[in-house]
Amino acid sequence: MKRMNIRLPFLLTLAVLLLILVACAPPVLETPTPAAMPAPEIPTINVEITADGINVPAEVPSGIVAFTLQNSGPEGSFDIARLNEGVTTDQLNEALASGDDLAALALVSLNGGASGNVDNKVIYDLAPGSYVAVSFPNAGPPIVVQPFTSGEDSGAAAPTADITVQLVDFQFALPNEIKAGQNVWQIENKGGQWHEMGILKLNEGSTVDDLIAWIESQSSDTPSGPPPFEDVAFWSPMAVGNTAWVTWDIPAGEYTVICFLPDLVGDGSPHFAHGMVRTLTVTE
Ligand SMILES: [Cu+2]
Repeated sequence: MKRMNIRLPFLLTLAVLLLILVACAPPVLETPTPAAMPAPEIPTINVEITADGINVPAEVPSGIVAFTLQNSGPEGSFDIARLNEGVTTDQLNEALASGDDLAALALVSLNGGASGNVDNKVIYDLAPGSYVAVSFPNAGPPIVVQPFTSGEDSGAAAPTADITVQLVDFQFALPNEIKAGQNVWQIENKGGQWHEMGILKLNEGSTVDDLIAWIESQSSDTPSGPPPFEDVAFWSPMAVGNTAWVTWDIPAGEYTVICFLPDLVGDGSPHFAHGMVRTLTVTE
């Protein structure tokens, strides 16, 4: 009993002291976890094509980056491409000037580009490195190449896609039916070689066979007249492993999705001949 009488007040005092210490301790500041911080907005790079060339900033972020295009120059398409390791813009220009498209192609990794898209905007997921902005006029002046570099990661999150399409050897992995209206398309090249994606509307009464016959006639001595289709949307050639996002507003109807690119790894025949052509239904 005596021992308890001594110890109890001692223990009580200790407990009170501890309570005071805890109460007076400075609060532990909680550092926000990365997940709690909102990702930065997707940076937008404005590209301008004029009669004199392409204006693009000398440096853009890497990672998720949007490019918007204003074209007051010749009509045509705009793409970006990453220069392969060790390749210079001069080497690319020399290859383009020599007219050897395959030699030029071997120097770069194509990121693709869009036509028929809403707001002329394309979102890329860029690896850091040296790039070129390329304008391909439909007619007249030659291809124009403007170098730029892709530096620090934008940190922006990838956009949310309404429709995902995977380009593989040799088909388009996408739903058979999609909803009409503005949709964000996520386009991924999951194949072993380059791919593109044309979304065409066949003329009334025309078939896929008519379309293929027309394409083949274009490189013959007797090219046939106007195409049996209308271009609705186009994603230009994209190298293996790339992903991009584009918004298209496609009205309800039946469409043909096709890749015209030659099989550079195999027999050189167009990808549609290997089966890269299909129907897409767009519903109200
Ligand atoms: Cu293809």
